[in-house]
Amino acid sequence: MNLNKYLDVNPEVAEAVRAGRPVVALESTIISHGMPYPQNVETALNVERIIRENGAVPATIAIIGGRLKAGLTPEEIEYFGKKGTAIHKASRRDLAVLCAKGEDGATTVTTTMMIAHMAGIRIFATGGIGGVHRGAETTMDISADLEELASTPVMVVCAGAKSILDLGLTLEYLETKGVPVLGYGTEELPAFYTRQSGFRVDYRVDSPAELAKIFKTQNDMALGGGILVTNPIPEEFSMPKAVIDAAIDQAIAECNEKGIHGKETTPFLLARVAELTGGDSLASNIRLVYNNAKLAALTAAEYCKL
Ligand code: PSU
Ligand code: MN
Repeated sequence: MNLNKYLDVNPEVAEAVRAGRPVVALESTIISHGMPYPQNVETALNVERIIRENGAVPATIAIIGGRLKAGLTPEEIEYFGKKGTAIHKASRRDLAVLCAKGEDGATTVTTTMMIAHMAGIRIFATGGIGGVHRGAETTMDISADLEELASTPVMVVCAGAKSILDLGLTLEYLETKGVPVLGYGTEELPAFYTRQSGFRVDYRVDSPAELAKIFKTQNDMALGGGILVTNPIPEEFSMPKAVIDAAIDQAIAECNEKGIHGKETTPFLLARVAELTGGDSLASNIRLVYNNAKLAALTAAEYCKL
């Protein structure tokens, strides 16, 4: 464990890491910027419960008053959910500034991976990752999440990526950076709200034990980077492709018209897609996060046996 002087690991999490018991990291941008209040808080608390029910300790990660936190209290989760987008969305470039200024920050996939790694946590569950945006050939909007996956040894369990991104280019980028993309029980990359995307993953993996073994092997070789596990949304909660595609196309058109760019793009698109689908996409989003939390907890438990 990197005993970073800016890091506070909650005692339950620290004890589990020390004893070699399973721990699963969770991000806070999904709470503050990814879902509306109060569903965000309810979801975050349920995710922690699901992780416990499946044998692991949850560690929701955030920055509070300039401290990097691995493991939040329910009150702190409520605070992030209520404050929502008024909290800084913290990517790699924001960490030092927010800590120096003593401010709060909601951690993205990037910074959650970084802080999880500092705290000795190997497995992280979320909904979707950032990636190469549609139109990136002119905007150069490529999420820092892809660079972090390339360099930080944390396994990220997600439901694929939303088609607000260019999924083909996102896969190309991950290939260039040497990040394995695994499909859980599928050969096809899931597209978050739907199980199909038309793109293939590198490998299909069918059990938490196999996921753990691959990650352990990568760590033993000291290859250095992460692994992306893409876990399809359960069939009963998936959305009709035409409905979600139309909402995403409209949200992207509005984003371009309004000239929204930079770190605002992803939160704008997430919120607009939820509005345009009348909350249906939010219900799907919540269900796929629960599904990922369970798989991450089971995989963390298998990893600890190796
Ligand atoms: N995609 C989602 N839900 C999310 C995010 C992305 O489907 O909540 C959040 C995650 O925190 C992710 C971040 O790390 O957005 C990516 O932002 P950007 O595209 O600005 O890198
Ligand atoms: Mn971006």
